[in-house]
Amino acid sequence: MSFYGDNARIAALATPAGTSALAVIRCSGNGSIEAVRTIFSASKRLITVPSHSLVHGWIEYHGEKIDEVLLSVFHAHRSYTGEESIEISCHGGRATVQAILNVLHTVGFREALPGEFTFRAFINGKIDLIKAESVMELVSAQTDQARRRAVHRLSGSLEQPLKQLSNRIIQILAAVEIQLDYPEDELDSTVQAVDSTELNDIIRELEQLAESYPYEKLYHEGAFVVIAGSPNAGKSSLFNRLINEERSLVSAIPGTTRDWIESGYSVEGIPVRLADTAGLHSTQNEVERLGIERSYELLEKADCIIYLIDGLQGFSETDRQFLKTEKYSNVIPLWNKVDVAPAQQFKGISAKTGVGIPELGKTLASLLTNGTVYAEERVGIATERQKLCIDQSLKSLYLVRDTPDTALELVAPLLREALHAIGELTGTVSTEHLLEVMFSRFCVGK
Ligand SMILES: Nc1nc2c(ncn2[C@@H]2O[C@H](COP(=O)(O)OP(=O)(O)O)[C@@H](O)[C@H]2O)c(=O)[nH]1
Ligand SMILES: [Mg+2]
Repeated sequence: MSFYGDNARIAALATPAGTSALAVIRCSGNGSIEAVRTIFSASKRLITVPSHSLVHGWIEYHGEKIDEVLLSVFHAHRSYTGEESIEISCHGGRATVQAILNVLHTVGFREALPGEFTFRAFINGKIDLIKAESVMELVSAQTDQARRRAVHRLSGSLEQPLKQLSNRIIQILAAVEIQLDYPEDELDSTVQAVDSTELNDIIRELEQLAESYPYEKLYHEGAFVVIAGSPNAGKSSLFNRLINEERSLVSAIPGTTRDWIESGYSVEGIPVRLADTAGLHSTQNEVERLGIERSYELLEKADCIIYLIDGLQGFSETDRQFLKTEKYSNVIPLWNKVDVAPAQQFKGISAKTGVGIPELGKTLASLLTNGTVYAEERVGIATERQKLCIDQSLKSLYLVRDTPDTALELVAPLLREALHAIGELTGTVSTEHLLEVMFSRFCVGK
């Protein structure tokens, strides 16, 4: 059983909808090969080729040729989903793709739901939950750093340490179970049931995993950075320079930018949405005033604010007000136009010549990451679900840590909960494993 409801044959376009040279339609489920055979010109070849073969031919329906295609054939247990699968490489026009999908529906494929192929891969034991999530991460990775981090997880970097942690909890649990099962006089009462050094060690490792979450999330989901300042401070110039494109209007006339503009770029591998805003000051102009209201709304949402001072003008009243308020965290104040006006305060930059721009990238990255630098190889968790599982496990272990040795019977269920949470993280909760370890390591019965 799965929450997707059934194990029907499913099909869906795996490449973006639109016009392209080629498109790939993925089909999966028991009997896929037989079903596609009925609508394929080289039908005999299709059912006789070994797994991982390419078969060339036509998709045909009631004698009508629909498209010339190349089929990649995967036998059961040897595909991404673990089921019999076919990938149809066809021509990329919308009409072609739709026509093939329609024909597939007539031979018993239904439209796949989002993530259903990967879900099946999990159900069929092809990947664990972390890998399933890494696949999603990989698909949506916006920067090379994000991609590399996702690949790291996909290749199993997280499973190994989690497995080790589980095994270590199992050892503690096994020791506790034995203490509970045997009368006190048969056991050495000087031995502590729960090895607290080991327990604290495990807790520390799980805490480190939990701490990696905001960092990994940043690379995955990115940050929102807003450029603000008085009119004419050079916000639009800086915006254009950072995104490396002449997107925002630059002019010597104050109040040029009214609506805000947004663009994506990468800061030291962190995907950033950067917004250029209307200059902050008091004005009678209705349109400009509305723009300024929007600027303030954006400031509320920003993960970081780059606040520019117009070096040629020095501090305006609005600048003073802004820099005084403690409402916003993560503000980087900068003195712009150092090419013509040396900085009197703050770091100097020139949006015009590029002075100070590389340093700005570094400052921004270190502010967004709170100064932490995790090596790429360092294991981290990347989804809310993973974080919740770790937190759950920690919660139980904290209770174990705080339970006195005299209440040992309370400890075993807590340890099981901690294990269960880690098991949920990878999707492999198993009590059989626990029994195995208990019996192999502690065969007291003889
Ligand atoms: N000399 C100099 N002029 C700049 C610099 N940055 C912006 N400007 C000029 O300042 C004026 C206002 O720039 P703009 O980017 O439109 O400012 P905004 O109103 O804050 O968006 C324009 O004439 C720019 O050419 C800089 O670093 N040095
Ligand atoms: Mg502007």
